[in-house]
Amino acid sequence: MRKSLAEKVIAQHLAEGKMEPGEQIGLKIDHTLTQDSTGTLAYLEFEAMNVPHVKTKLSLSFVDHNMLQNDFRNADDHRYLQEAAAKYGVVFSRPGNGICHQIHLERFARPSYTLLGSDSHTPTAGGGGMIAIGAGGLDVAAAMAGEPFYLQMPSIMGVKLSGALSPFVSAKDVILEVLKKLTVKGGVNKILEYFGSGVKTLSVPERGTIANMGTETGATTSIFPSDEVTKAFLRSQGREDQWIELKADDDAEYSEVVDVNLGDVEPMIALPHSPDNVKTVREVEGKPVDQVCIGSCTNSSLRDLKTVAALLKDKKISDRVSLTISPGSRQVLENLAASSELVDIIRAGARILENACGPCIGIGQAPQTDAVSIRTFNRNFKGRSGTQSAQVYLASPETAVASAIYGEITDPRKLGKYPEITLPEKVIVDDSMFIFPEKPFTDEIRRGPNIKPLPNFQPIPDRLTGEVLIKLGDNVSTDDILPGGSEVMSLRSNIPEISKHTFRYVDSSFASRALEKGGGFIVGGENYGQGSSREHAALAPKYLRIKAVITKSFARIHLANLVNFGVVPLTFVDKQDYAGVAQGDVLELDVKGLRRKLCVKNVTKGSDIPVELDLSNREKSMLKAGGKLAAVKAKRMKE
Ligand code: MIC
Ligand code: SF4
Repeated sequence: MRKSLAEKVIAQHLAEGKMEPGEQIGLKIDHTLTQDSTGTLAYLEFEAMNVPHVKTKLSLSFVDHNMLQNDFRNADDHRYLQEAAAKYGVVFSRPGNGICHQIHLERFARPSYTLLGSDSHTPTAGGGGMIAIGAGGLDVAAAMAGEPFYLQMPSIMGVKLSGALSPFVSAKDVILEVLKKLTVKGGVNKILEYFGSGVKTLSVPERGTIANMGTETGATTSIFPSDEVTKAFLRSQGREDQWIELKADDDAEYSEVVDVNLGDVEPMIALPHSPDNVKTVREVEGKPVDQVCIGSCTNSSLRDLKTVAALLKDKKISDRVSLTISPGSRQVLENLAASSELVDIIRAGARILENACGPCIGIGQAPQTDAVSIRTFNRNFKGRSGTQSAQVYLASPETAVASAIYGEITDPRKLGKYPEITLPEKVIVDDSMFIFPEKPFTDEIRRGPNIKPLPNFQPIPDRLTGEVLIKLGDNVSTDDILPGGSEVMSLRSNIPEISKHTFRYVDSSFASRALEKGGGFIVGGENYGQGSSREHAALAPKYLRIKAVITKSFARIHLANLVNFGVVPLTFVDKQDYAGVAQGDVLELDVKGLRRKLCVKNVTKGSDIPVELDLSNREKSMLKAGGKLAAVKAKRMKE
């Protein structure tokens, strides 16, 4: 059979299962990555597995998210991560080195390898020909311990690119176009595989932008071929020896194909408050802008910031706009500094921030009340910027610069002549902000007082009873369940404390109500748990004794996280039944045997609601045992 590119890489890494869409498969993982705000839990979980050192080809620990260090807590987390890396054989990327996905693509991504990362934008490395998947920290910890990563074999959707981008139109516009077509749930349990004559017109960083934001469609991952362009990129990083050619067989079969003629794409923009709320920039031009933020793992590469520098050269930004720039890595910043490009950016009036996620996850630069903020980021969920009333738009670096100069949303084609951006044949490379673990590995790990042990959960009982504690609509994000921002993120290694912030901006009394009632149920709509991979969004509700979540459908990573922590994930067999459940209703459910078809009794309404538990036997036994940690520990005991 003719194989797609994704199928070829999966076949090479298949540890268990059949490669048929919907079947459970186990994948052998070559690389793992963690970042600080999911990493503390991931290493606590790894420690609980009692494995002396990581068993992967390469494991990396980045500190790039919560960098503010308002007090000792965050600084203690960073020290814990550094010492855990030294003990377990993990490469540590020091704070200041940059954003995990940008750095991984620059320094480590290898065509045909697999990567599992405790961050939902791990698929960025698909721009370099990897199968790179985002997951909860516990799944990444298990991969570090040498376990396969289990997932539902996705169907492979082809995205056929033809033509070439017009001036002032860039990779961000392409993925916004794709998002417009697919929406935030159109990619669930799919891999987006890019092919066609347009691929060779895109550089690896541009492919990285597209693969990065494929996450917003809900896709398991995205992948590009490895070709001469990939080779040139690896050569520029001094890594040409790691190149191999990788492409789909001619006439490979895809479950469906989306056609994008790059020449037809125009500047696009996602309107508040969802990445799929996409329009052309022309449609919203003229809206006054207060803030412009350039950066994030989507758009902070050397290619992006060279473009920004060229467009800002000899210009001044509008008086009404605050323009911030967060380079994706120290390498990007150093290369801009070594040319005059950084000067062009500074002279135009930009504020240079740290090489980190920063404003993307509400760590600083919260906009003013009711502000309009244009960001080159990937998510614009309500309140994620730190300001509940802010209107956040997502656009390309080109559109962001044009809007910063004119002080209103502006089609970048208004800027005149498009500068030709060429990427250097050799970039300045300096790996001195990585700490490579040395044998014999050190033994000491210091833990600050905010780093609390993992809670112990009991096996789930045969009968679940309780109230519906909250009823939510469609596309609830993990930012809604447990917000970002430095205040809450400083509690990522302290589950009892962080659980108090569950649904903080959706319903501030949720956590106390859950504790008072001894737990209960959550009811949601479609695509529940979209967005971040943070397992805290499952762990905190579990700590508040949430027994089951009943929805119309789940986002992939959150569903896995619920199972990993022993929360029963159920879907309505008939979506109409969603209307028949209200907050405060008392529900009863017999889960003995964890059968696929179950029936929830709504005691308050006197009705029966058929629900489905769509899990593999392996997942069911994990659920029964009270979660994945208990299951992995039991397996290790037997070995
Ligand atoms: C995000 O963009 O939401 C994050 C912050 O990178 C998360 C990870 C986290 O919550 O720490 C993600 O995308 O997985
Ligand atoms: Fe960081 Fe934002 Fe990328 Fe998440 S989406 S990894 S917060 S830059």
